[in-house]
Amino acid sequence: LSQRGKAALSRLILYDVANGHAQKHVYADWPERGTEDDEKRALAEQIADLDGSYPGGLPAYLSKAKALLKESADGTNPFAEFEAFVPEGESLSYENPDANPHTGMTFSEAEQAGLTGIGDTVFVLVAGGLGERLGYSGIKLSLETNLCTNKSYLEVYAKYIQAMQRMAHLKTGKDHIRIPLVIMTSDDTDPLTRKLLKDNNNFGFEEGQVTIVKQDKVAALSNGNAGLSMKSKWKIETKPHGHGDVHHLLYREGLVDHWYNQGKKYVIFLQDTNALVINSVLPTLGVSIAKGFHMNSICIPRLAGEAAGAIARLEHKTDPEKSLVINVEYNQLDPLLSSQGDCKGDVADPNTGYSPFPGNANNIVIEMSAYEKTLRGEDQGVVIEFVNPKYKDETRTEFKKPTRLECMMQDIPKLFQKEMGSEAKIGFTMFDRWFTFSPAKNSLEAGVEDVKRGGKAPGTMSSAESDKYIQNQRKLKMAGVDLDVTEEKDLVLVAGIPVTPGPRIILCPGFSITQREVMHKIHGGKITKRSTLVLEGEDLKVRNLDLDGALVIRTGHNCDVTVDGLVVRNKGFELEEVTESAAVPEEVAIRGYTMKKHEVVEIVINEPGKYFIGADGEVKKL
Ligand code: GDU
Repeated sequence: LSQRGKAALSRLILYDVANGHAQKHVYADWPERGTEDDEKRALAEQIADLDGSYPGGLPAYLSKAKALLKESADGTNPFAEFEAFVPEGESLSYENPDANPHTGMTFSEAEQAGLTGIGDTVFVLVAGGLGERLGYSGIKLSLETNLCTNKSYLEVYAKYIQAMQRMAHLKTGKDHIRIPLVIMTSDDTDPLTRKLLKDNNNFGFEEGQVTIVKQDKVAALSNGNAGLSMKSKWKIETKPHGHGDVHHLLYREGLVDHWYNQGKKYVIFLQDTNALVINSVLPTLGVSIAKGFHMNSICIPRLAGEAAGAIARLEHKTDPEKSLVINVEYNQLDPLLSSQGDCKGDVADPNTGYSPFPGNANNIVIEMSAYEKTLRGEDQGVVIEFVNPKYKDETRTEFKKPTRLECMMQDIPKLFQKEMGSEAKIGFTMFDRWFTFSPAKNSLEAGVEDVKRGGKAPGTMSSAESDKYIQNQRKLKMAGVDLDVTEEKDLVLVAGIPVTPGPRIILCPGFSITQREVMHKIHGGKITKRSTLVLEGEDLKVRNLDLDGALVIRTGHNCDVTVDGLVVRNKGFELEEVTESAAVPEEVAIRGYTMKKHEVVEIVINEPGKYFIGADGEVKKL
């Protein structure tokens, strides 16, 4: 055995001998020297890897697991000491011109406040999860957000961050603003994430601007004594540890320290498949700056029973110092609310139709100095873990399948509280659902079942795409364009999922992010329901467009383009439902349709200059 293998194995044995021999099956009864030596070596190396990647090593992991498994078997209620209340937070609505009473800022002012700080931020994209629920075997970041531009999730986030650099420069006058992006991968997603970046020239990021950190899996456990689960005689089974790994990883890799020393002010955490969230980042950051929040979670009205966590104010029954505002995960909310208050569980408020608790979109803005200070604490960013075994029967002794410790990134408030006490300012900001939240998480089949049961948010690839179009319909409507905004009653079923009949509109991040920009760049005009419109270009203005068909306008850097009175008539694009899902690639099957591009007017201008496009579509250089 290697030195490190031998050392790690000895540590495991010493721990196990003192703690009840739950791991004897791993190291006892090895055949004598000369037999299966390579296998022994490989196992010892794996033990050393597991030991090295967990703070405190494998013994720390196993003893935590044993304690948590005992609590789970005993049915201990993790919230026994707490009572849950609906917390008070900030709220902002794109369509509401009034100021938020707490911050004194309107929606647009919050965006502008966010712009003053966005140049000093860092983005972290947690993307270690496999699309198991989605029924997709590739990486979720590679999925196309919509079939009009075919841009992937990663490309949308990349172009958004690059647009933020440009806008931060315009707002602050600072040159060469570079916003770093960290992507957390796992063994399941790492190679394909790297390939996606490489195949697309890093989506326009500069050399060194993107960092990939890979989370490690943890050992799987086969019984209530935290016995290690063996995949084979010489291999321990491993499983993902959850997105909570991100904080310790950023700390361990020295990134937080580096950013802090560089003067970066905020870290913004994003999830993999919610393209709408980029709308809410700037105003949330604006609120964080105005209120001095150390942590600010992006929230939406939550549907009762929805697979989204709830932000709750947990009041400790005896020690107010321990009370805190934190996410209660969706699988824990119903048992908690069934044992408290009116004991009705996770149900909707009849007045609003939503859960009274804000829904956690799980995109978090964290202030850098508080983060750095917290991560330097004794837990080193290791957030509290939990265990969620599925028991075979009521005796709660045997598992249906091996389990493991898990952790979630939104649990960081407990560490803030530990390191900063009552100084920690934890808040959240609520936005409209249409504006902020429509992730692709579920397979088409699961989504269809949900719709049949009356569900309003199937969370499929197709509902995510549809919601992206609807969001842009609403933005253009507000900018004075005559078009139909799809309301719930107008949705049409495609492959069993209610989607917009159109118009399908994509405003690329490079065209507009802020309300001020949309209002400035778009003016008047009309778009029919069957139409498709794609706008991309930082200095593109579209006035009095008359569209019945498909139109794509893309303009490059330093192209000042005004379109006024353009009339477009063509066959346009059309959704075609897939009837035989077995016969199409996975990414088509999970959506349930393809986009037939019959006819389109495409205007592409890349040569710097000033241009005008009138009714006939002719491009005139001025
Ligand atoms: N992820 C990792 N590593 C993991 C597991 C997940 O990086 O080990 C990443 C995923 O790629 C994804 C994000 O973490 O980007 C969230 O994972 P899921 O989409 O599987 O998370 P859930 O849907 O179970 O729940 C999360 C929050 C909820 C709720 C919801 C909103 O935990 O509270 O807010 O997102 O979409």
